[in-house]
Amino acid sequence: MSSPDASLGMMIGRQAGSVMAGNAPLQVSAGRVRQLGDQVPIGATVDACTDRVTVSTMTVALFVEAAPPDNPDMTFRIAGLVNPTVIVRQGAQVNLEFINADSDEAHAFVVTSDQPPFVFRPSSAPAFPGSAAGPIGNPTAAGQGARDISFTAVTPGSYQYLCPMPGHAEMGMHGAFVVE
Ligand SMILES: [Cu+2]
Repeated sequence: MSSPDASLGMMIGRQAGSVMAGNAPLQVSAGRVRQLGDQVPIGATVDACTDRVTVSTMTVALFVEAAPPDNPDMTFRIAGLVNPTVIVRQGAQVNLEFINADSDEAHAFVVTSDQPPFVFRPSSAPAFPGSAAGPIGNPTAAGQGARDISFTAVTPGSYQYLCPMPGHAEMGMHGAFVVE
């Protein structure tokens, strides 16, 4: 991406990553990052053809990684897929670990009612109480930073998960989150 928005978004993310290095409450080793990026949630069906992760259980344990190695830049990895559609049941309790697996860029996470196309600064209000994880800076020797969040998918509908760092969702850092 070479648009002015993309360049500015990358620059802000890099500066934030450096300033907030090691700020997260949890640390994940490189080996664990590889493992969790491909981890299929219990009760989930993963369809790589349609890019869907469907979880049928009422408790959902999900690992979401921002920009791990080998992923395209400015994308999420969930259950081995890039920016998949995640489908959960209405009323499901979602326990989510958000891991910033990038080496040099801050990322954050939110499930929101906003829909694409996304602007440079999406409003990105959480769709459910607790459905957001604050920005995580660069890794340290202790590992990649991570935050645990949990929320209840109370209302059926079509939502989006995205990175609210300026320009990141606009550059493609988002996917559908469906409650049905
Ligand atoms: Cu980001």
